[in-house]
Amino acid sequence: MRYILPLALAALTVISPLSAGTYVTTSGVTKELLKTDGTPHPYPGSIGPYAYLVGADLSGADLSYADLFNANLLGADFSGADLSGARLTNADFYDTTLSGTIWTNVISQSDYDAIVNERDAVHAKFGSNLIAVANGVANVSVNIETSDDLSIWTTGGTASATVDVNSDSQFIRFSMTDNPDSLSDVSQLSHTQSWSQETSYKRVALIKYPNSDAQSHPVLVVLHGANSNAYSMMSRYLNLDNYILVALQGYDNRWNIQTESTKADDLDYIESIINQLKTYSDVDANNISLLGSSNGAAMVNRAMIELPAGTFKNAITLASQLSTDQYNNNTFWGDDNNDGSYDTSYTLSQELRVLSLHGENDSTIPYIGGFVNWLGRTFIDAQDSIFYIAKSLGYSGTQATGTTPFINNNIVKYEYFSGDVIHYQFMGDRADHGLSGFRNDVLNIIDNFISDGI
Ligand SMILES: [Ca+2]
Repeated sequence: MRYILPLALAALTVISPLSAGTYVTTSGVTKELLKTDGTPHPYPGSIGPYAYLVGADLSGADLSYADLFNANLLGADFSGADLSGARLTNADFYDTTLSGTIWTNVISQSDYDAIVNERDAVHAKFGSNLIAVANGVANVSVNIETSDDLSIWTTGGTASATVDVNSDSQFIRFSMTDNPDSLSDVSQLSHTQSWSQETSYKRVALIKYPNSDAQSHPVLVVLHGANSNAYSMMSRYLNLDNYILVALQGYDNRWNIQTESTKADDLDYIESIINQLKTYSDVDANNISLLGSSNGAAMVNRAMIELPAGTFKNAITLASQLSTDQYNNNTFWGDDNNDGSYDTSYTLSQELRVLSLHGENDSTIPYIGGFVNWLGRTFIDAQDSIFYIAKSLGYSGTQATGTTPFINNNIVKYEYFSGDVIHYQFMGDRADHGLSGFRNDVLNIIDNFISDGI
């Protein structure tokens, strides 16, 4: 009996080839959709640029070199899929399942580890040399060569030194370093924490260095939403390639806001990573932005209120205004002991710039605020929330009215302080907190907001 079903499936495959799924590769070839083991994949649709794959089950699919330009992958399952060489520009990964995914062209943990290991191995092999000397003087000449593959070397220059050697010494050595103050050789930073759920737990920060020749670079630190992760969040901001992108990872894929399952001290983690970043010479320590989406936005609001003044310059939230726990009685409140109770009062840093973006049809965090049952907390109306922030930063006028500065008049702007505090309301779309149809607008707004503050 057990052979009948596979045989029947095999027959179906042969008789009805048109029902099989296909995908288009980056070179424009249409291929049959197979699993990574070479057998047919059950997904029946066509996959290519602009494909609508919301919720699609593509687990185990061989999508190597697939062209997924601008594809909508919301909530799709790619567990175990092979996306090596795939073109993912503008693809929307929100809520996408990526566990066990095979990647070669985007940032993954194994990519980072490979780079770090290679760098350390090269340093161990070539980073220093030892020579013997005689007669109390060493005339050292060093040929400096360059290579991009460790096999072909080209002379880049020479350096010479005459060194007086103590008569008791028979050896000298030298070590070679690059610019130790540059972040360009660092692929990740970390901060180790212990708390009720973990001991000596390494909180990692992923880093993407910018494609820019500038002497120092602005930093955009991003916090993912609940159930998402640092890799997925990083992928959404790769087009902002003038920034040092830093993606932080929440414990249990979320951030410690009251009822969430993680009890980690995320503010300590965020502050530590930002302070580490500021020690590098090519980091613009005066232009650090902290951006979060949804649960990550709630953590940005906490950081904005609770971290020391000057830790970062720009607070950017996508889909979460303040809760009534965080702002009431004209006062900001924080949870300095992370017990879920917001009972310590704070004053906002007067240097802060704040950008909030929110879809008016957000079905998760309601734009007009109110009690959210599954989170057990009450949100302030999004427009009131930014008004209270502006007032606390010294604004004394009336609440801003909306303007539509873009060709797309579904984006309404509420501005204070000539643009240092801004709220954008996005009309219409419901998915992705009401922001899914505005992907490029959101990136441009973020980039312009940060640039306008310099
Ligand atoms: Ca508390």
